Amino acid sequence: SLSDLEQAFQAKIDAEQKIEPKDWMPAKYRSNLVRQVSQHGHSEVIGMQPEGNWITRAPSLRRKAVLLAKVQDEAGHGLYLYSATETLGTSRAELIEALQTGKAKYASIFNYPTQTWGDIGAIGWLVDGAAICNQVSLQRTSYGPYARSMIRICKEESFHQRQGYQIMIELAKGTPAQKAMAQDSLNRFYWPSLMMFGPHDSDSAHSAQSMKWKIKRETNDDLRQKFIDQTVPQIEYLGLEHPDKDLKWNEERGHYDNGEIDWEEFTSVINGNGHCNRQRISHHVAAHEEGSWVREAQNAYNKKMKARRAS
Ligand code: FAQ
Repeated sequence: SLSDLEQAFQAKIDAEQKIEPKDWMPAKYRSNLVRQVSQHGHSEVIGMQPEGNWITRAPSLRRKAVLLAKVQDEAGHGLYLYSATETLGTSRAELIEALQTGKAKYASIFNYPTQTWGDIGAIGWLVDGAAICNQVSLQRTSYGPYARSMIRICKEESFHQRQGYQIMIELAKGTPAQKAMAQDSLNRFYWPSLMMFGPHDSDSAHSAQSMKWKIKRETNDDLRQKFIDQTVPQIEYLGLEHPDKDLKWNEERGHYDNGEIDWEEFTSVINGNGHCNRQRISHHVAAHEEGSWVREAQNAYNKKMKARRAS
């Protein structure tokens, strides 16, 4: 019966065994995974835009080559994650449609504009840094294809994080104008980076079930705390001011207490009203349409080869 199947499924999860594409799974496990993994993939793909904005203006040939490689890596991450989602029975066309019609979300951070070169440093350092914090825990997620994609993605993200921090070091140790640029980028990207971890656990719609199924291995607040704690010495090393004026070491907890996040801003951005939401989606739609001839040519070729094999 269904409940026997569900019990056996939960027992497998409790025993830390991976769920694979052809295994039986509850319909809600499948749909929750499709939701999370596809939104994760969309974040990687839309995340190419804010950094892509600076490829032509990178300050040296070396920086241009590095940034180009990093943005290309994000496309690859999107590809692994879309492939993992496809193993759950959702087609690529359905995924793209959900993104473009606003049915599926992507990380709110990518709706903020990249105004200066310092923002490229801040994104690598803070945004990739926050992404790693979350993804390290997801290497142990219960769905096999998702877990395996996270292993490779984390390796690449650590390179991204270092290239961003290195940009920040150069700016922070540079001229007063460069240092001011680094501080401004830190100020603008710090709070949105904290929002990447999602709402407080008490307001998180999916956390309880996702933790039980081990789709998620650590809660939004626990991961955010880890990120807050690890970022403090990094800001100190740069000699920059911490953007959170309420930040205080809590001896008893062994963690930093932090100021409250602007949750109104978070809600507004995920509901489509950030600075760049419309621009990000319209750019995606345009690129997708421009690439339609490639998909048509590929389909025509596949059809021809299939007919040839059949005859
Ligand atoms: N932005 O119930 P919860 C990267 C939504 S890394 C937008 O707590 P959940 C690398 C959430 O989807 C960034 N929406 O949800 C890179 C849900 O809405 P729904 C991507 C958010 O899933 C670096 C609702 O709020 N990483 O791209 C956000 O349990 C640099 C309720 O929230 C991942 O996606 C947000 N920040 O926890 C690329 C990691 N937070 O679906 C380029 C995998 C929450 O019901 C350059 N994902 N929402 O309509 C996760 O770990 C989880 O999905 C969370 C959210 C933690 C993001």
